[in-house]
Amino acid sequence: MNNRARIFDGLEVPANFVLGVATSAWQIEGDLAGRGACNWDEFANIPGKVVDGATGEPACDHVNRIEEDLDLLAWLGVDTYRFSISWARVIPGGVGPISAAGIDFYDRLVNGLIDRGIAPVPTLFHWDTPLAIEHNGGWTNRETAHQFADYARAMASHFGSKIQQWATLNEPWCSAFLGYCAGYFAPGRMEPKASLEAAYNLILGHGLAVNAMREVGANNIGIVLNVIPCVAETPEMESATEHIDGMQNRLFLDLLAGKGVSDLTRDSCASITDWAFVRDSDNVVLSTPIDWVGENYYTINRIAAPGVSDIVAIGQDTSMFPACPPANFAPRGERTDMGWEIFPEGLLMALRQINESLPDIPLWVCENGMAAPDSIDDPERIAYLRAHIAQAIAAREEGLDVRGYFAWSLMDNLEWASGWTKKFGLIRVDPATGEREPKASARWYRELLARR
Ligand code: IFM
Repeated sequence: MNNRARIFDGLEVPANFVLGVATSAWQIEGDLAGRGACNWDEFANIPGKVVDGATGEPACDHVNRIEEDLDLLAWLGVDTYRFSISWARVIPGGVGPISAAGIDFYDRLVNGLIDRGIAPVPTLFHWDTPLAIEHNGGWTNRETAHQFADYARAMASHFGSKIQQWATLNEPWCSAFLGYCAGYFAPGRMEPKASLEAAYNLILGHGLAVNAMREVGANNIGIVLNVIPCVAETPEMESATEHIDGMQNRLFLDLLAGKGVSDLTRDSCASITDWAFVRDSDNVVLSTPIDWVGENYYTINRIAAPGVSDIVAIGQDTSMFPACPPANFAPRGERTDMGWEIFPEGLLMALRQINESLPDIPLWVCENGMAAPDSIDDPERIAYLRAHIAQAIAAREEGLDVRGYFAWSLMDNLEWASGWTKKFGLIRVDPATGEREPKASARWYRELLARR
C-alpha cells in the first residue's frame, strides 16, 4: 500500500497517498445575489448569532475571484480539491428549475480544476439548506430527504464523468445537533427530539441520494462524518461517555451499517422521543452501500464530571447532545483557537472506530487543520498538520485503507457562528479587502506535495 515513500520533514508520504485541501460554499463564496437564500443567511442576519455580525457576503468573494483561487490551488500543487455545491445556488428554491448562472459557476470551477490537473471532489450538502426548504421544516421534515435526492440526481447527471468522487453530506452531526438541538448553528432551533429526527432524515437523504446518483451513472460516492473518539475521564463518567459517543458517532455509523437505531441509543433518548419516525423499511436505503467514508478530524471528546473543567471548547457542550446526562468536556494540554485539544492520535482512533463499524470501505481524511493566530508565520499549524498526516499514514501501516487527506482549509474563511474570528486557512485572507497571501503552512504543504 505504501509504495515509493519519500521523506519530507520527518514524514514518509506514500506516493499514492492523495493530498488536497477543502472548503465549503457558504464559508467562501459570497455573491448572495447570484443564488437563492439559505438557512445560514437568515441565521447570520439575527443579531448575536454570528460573531461581529458577519454574513455570507462577501465571505472570501470566491465567486468573483475564482480564477485567482484556481491558480492558488495549482500553485499549491494539490492532487485534489474538496468543495461544496450550494444547493440554493444551483436550485434557488431548493426544488424546481436549475439556475443557469448557478450551474455555470460550478462548471467554471470544475473545468478550471480539471484543466489544472486537480481532481474535483464536490460535497452536495455542507449545512446550507435552501431557505424555502428550511421553512418547510428543514431536515426535521422527511420530504427534505427526497428533495435532497432530486438535487443530487440533477448534479450527478449534469457533471457526469467529470466528477470521479462525490460526497453526499458533510458532518451530519453538526447539521442535526448544532442546528436543531443546541441552536448554535442555523436554523437555531433548540428541540432535542426534532434534532434526532433531523439526524435520521439526513442519513435517509444520503441513502436516497446515493441511489439517485447511481441511477444516472455517478460512482465513487461517500459520506463525510466527524467521528470524535469519546473517552471517560473517570469510571463513573462511562455511561455519560457512552451516551455522547452514541449521539456523536454511533447513531450515524449504525444507520449506515444497516443496524438501525441501537437499543442503547433508543433507551438513552427514551425521555425525549418514542422514535416513531424510524421505519424498519428505511433500513435498506439508510445502509445503501457506499464507496468510501470521510472523516473530519480535529480533536477528542474527554468526558469528565460536571464542574471539573471550565475550559470553553466550541462544540463541546452537553447542550449539543440530546438527552445528555450531566457531564463536562475537559480538554487537556495544548489547544487550538477553537479550544480543541490537540490530540493527533485521536485521528487513528477515529479511523479505527469507523472501520470497525463499516469494515473494508476506503477511508479519506476529508478535513483536518487548526484555528491559529492570524499570522503569515504559523509554525503551530505546520506542526499540527505534520502530526496528523503522520497518524493517517500510521493508519495505513496498520492496514486501514486510508486513501488520502484534505487539509482544512485552503484559505481563512467564515467559521460559521465564529465569523471571521477563527483562522483555519493555509492562505491568509484579509476580510476587508479579500486579498490572499500564502502562510508558511501553505509553503510547507506545497513543499510536501512537490517532494512526495
Ligand atoms: O469550518 C468547519 C467546516 O465547515 C466543517 N468542519 C469543521 C471546520 C472547522 O470548524
